[in-house]
Amino acid sequence: MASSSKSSAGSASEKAPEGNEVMGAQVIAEALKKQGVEYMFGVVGIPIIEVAFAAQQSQIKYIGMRNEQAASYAASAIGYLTGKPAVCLTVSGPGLVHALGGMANAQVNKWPMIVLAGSSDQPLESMGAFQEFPQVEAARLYSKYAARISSLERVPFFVEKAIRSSIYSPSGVSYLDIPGDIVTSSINTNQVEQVKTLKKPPKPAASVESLGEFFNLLKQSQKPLVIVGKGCSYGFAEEQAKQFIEQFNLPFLATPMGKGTLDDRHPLSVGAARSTALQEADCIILLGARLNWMLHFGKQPRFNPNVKIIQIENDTNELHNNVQSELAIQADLKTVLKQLNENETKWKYDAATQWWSLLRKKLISNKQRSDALIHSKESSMLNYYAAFDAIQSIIPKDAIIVSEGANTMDIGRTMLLNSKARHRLDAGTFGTMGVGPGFAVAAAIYCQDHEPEKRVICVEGDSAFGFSGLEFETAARYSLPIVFIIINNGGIYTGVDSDSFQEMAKKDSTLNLPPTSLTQANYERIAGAFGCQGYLACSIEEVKKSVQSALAEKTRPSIINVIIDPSSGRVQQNFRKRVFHPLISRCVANKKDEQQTSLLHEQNKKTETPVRNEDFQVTGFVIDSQNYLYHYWLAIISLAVAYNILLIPARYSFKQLDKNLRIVWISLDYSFDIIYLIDIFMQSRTGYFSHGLFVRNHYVLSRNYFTSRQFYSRDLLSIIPTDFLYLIPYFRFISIIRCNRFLRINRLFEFQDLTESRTRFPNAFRILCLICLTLTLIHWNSCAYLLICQYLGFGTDRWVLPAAAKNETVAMLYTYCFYWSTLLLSTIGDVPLPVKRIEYIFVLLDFMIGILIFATIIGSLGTMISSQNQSRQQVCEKMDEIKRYMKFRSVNRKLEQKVIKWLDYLYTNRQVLNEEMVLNSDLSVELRKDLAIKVHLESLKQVTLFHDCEPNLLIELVTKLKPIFFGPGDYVCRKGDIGKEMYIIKRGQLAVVSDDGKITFVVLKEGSVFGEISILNIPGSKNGNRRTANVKSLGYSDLYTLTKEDLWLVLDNYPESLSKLIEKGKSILRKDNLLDETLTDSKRYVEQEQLLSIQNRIKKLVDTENTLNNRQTIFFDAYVESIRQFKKKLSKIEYQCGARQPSICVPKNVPQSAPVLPFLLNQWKANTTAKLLKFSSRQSMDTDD
Ligand SMILES: Cc1ncc(C[n+]2csc(CCOP(=O)(O)OP(=O)(O)O)c2C)c(N)n1
Repeated sequence: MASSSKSSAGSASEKAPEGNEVMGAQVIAEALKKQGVEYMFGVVGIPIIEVAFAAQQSQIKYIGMRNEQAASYAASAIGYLTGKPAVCLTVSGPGLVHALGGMANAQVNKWPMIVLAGSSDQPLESMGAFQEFPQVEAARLYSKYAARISSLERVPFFVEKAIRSSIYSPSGVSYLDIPGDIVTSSINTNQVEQVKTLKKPPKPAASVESLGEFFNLLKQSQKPLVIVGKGCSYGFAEEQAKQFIEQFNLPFLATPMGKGTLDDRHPLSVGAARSTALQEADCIILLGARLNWMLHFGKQPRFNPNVKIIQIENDTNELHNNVQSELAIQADLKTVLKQLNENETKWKYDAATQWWSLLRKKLISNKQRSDALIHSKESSMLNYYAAFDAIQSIIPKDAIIVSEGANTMDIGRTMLLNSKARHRLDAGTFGTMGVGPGFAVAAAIYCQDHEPEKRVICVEGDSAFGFSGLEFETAARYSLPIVFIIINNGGIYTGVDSDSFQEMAKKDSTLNLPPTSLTQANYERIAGAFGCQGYLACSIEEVKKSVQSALAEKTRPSIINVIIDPSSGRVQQNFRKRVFHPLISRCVANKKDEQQTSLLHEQNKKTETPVRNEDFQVTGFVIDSQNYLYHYWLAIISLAVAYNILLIPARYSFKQLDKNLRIVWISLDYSFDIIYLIDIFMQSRTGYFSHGLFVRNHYVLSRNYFTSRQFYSRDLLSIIPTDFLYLIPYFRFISIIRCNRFLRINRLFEFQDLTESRTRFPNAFRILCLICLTLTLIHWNSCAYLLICQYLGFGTDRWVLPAAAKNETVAMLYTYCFYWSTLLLSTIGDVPLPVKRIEYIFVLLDFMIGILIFATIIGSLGTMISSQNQSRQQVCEKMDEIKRYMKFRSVNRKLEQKVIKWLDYLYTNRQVLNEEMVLNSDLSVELRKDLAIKVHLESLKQVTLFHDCEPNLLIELVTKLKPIFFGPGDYVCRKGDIGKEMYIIKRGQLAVVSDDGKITFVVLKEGSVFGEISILNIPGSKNGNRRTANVKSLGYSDLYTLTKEDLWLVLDNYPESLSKLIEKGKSILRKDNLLDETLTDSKRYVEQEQLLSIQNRIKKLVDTENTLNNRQTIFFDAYVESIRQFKKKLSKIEYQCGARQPSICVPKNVPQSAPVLPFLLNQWKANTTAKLLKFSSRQSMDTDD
């Protein structure tokens, strides 16, 4: 390139030898300046660093950003604010790639911008040069015009074309690729092919005909509406738009960035009644507004299907888009509005129309609704509405508001008001997050130059701020007093409260943390790093105070971190949208990022919502679905459903039945309707379990229920008063019109399920249900049969009822139809053959129902009955097996009989053979313990020895009791046996007998205890640990045993109870003179030691460990909960006492304003090419490495 530039310089010198030698960078800068460019945003590097210096030298203001993306957002914002494109300057390759985001955003918004990107030197093309990339090709998709500057001489040509293309309609992005060799080479100024300064874009006007047509349409309209788009703002047509709307007294609303073209508080603004205005208007005038997703494509149901659209738009591509306009005027907004204002000066839309009164009513009711949200007490933390209300009350009326986020932007749009055109910048038509700081920097730079008193307020969602948050440093560097307000809910759309966050993060956070979650961070501390002030605001007062302080700062940006309830946006939005417009909101997008939001809602439905402590607080009447009250209620509503299911068809077909008892039916109908209504209330108050806890906040329950699909698709439909159709003679007392009541059948099934799981006789209940189902089927079939007979005429053939049936009573008719129906459905009866086609179809259907459904029902009935006999069958099988075994082993007859009798006894008394096996299967340890306590504690309490023991000792002993059965004549223990266990008689009787078993000394009855002394190892017991009597079972007896090991293991933890027991034991022995008082306790200790042998100790240790673990978990849970409660209370007290102050981050090491080192171009030049090339080659090598 050096040679080429030299040659070009050579040829130029022939033309104008007196010209100056200038660098390529300077030529570019001069060309830009000549075409009116004032601002350049960028990130410098190879090969465009000289361009930035040259731009500054040409009086183009250069703002160095931290990322090309933010630079491109900033440059495009200048284009929108001033109507003149700014430049975004990037390095080659990745620099441009970063800027593509801003290019796309500007293109979609139709904002002018010039992107200049350095590119690798032309002679190195295709050689793998440093950051080489097909930049023109990449940029083409994101721009209106993209070209590579081919020579230094033609720079002005390319620059003019780029700028012209960017501002002429439709405005957009132009891209120029500058090879590095063009930047660094030099040329004689005379050789540069100069072009003239660009002329302003043409401003086409509307034709006279179209003006006439416009007024025709407008005057015919009953409900006109004007929509002011950002095209109107961009066209600088605010004065004309205001005059137009006021002159013709038209209601108007603005698109998000059209806001402020007329003051949001303007009396003709109906922005707060947007939905009604759009839905009802019959003529809509679009002033630079597009019918894209933001305006619901102009389609139903958000728009009136008969609406007439009048489009005033300067871009032909937008005309008739999505909806064909009645009148499309392609003209400059300002010009055409002027024409309209001047053309008709007399006509005015009547202020006293119904349209105006409807809109005003809606405005008032919506205002009340948003006031309620502002003052909502649902959470002790701030919500969006309260935070925005506080901000709005402080910020200057004419501030430029930059905003992005989802809820932050959407709610902020309605809460933060604009009064001037181009004073709102947000994520725009492209919905781009990350634009905020770039836009804010651009707006603040613009204000610094044109309106220094004007403030820029940048309201960011915490996620949105994260995209380009470090541009705060740019704002600090250029002394831009932007007030950054971060609405911090700790998440994208919605956050997670800190406790739940920590809980989820304990496990694998990549799998557990919701994708929407973010840290509810102390963003205000970022400000301190740059010598600025940050504020933390958690209450309305704090928000107001910090906004005030931030506004007082005139030279530095500040950050206000507004902490809001993490669930705030979601709750408010859900409630608002779903309760009031549930169906509409599903059908159409209502707001930016609606699709993402609804996707998220879907996702939330699938996964459980985050834990919110307030959900579990009692706030009013709530029913527990596990409570019997709920079960009883289900029984009542089931009765109502069953009544409707059975009697609606019966009354419809058996007309006489309906007529005879009309008063009864009507009273029953409405009584059951009331029950249906009460059921809606009950369902809205039915608690459920979430995260293992019972949700009992009735607001949450009601919200969930009233926003559920079930409510709309079943419960609400089932209660629609179709009876009003009775007023029409044709439907008079036709019961079938009430058939929407069937929709509540789910409650009947719910009752069935609940009863089945609760009843002690599940099989009997199942059989009952099947019988009911069968009877209902037969009943419906009988009704259908009678209807057909009535339709065909009684006695017209052999299949239908005989003619005499007309005179039969209802009971007789019903009995016959029921009989006929049973025969047909069960396919067992001999019924008359059908004759007519309709009869054949009916019979065929019945046969099919009979085979498919009826047979299945009957089949399952059989299965159930047989399963009821299953236990008997199992016992029989077992008996057979045991009998076979005994026969095989030649067991004598007597023993055989004994075994058989035993099994028989077990079955007839429904005894469980292996109690432990049954309980261990499905029950948790705690539940098993509870069951053991319930079943055995009473028995253990009867043991006099344990009367004074600690309750915990008894509970531990209870869990060690084991059931054991004895048959008639079986010995439980014999005299002289070593006592290894004690016994408690649960059922049956035992006898203490003589050695030969013939003499019965005493009979022990239920509740008696024996053997306890021998397992206590009482020192001095003359019997030692031997049994002192023979005990045998008289009949079948059911005992509990407690082994010596278990007793000692438990007693080891209760030394006091142990000594009491020993004393008691001694006194019992003393009474019987079986105690040798001379012996000491030493022998007992030895035995005790032996008992608690190593194995026992290990067992004990394991037990202890389990207990400790349980206790530790309980303790830890209680600890976490108490800390949480404590923190909550503390912050509440702090707020109440005003003790919590905004945390102001005072910089420590950073000076208040670091002096900016003035870089002089000449100084820079001294370093230039050689050094840069050196640097470039080193960098590229580094990169290659
Ligand atoms: C460039 C880009 N990336 C991602 C998204 C998806 N998105 C939409 S809104 C949003 C952030 C919303 O969270 P936040 O800014 O905290 O606002 P909130 O809704 O929480 O108030 C994101 C990431 C987007 N619109 N644009």
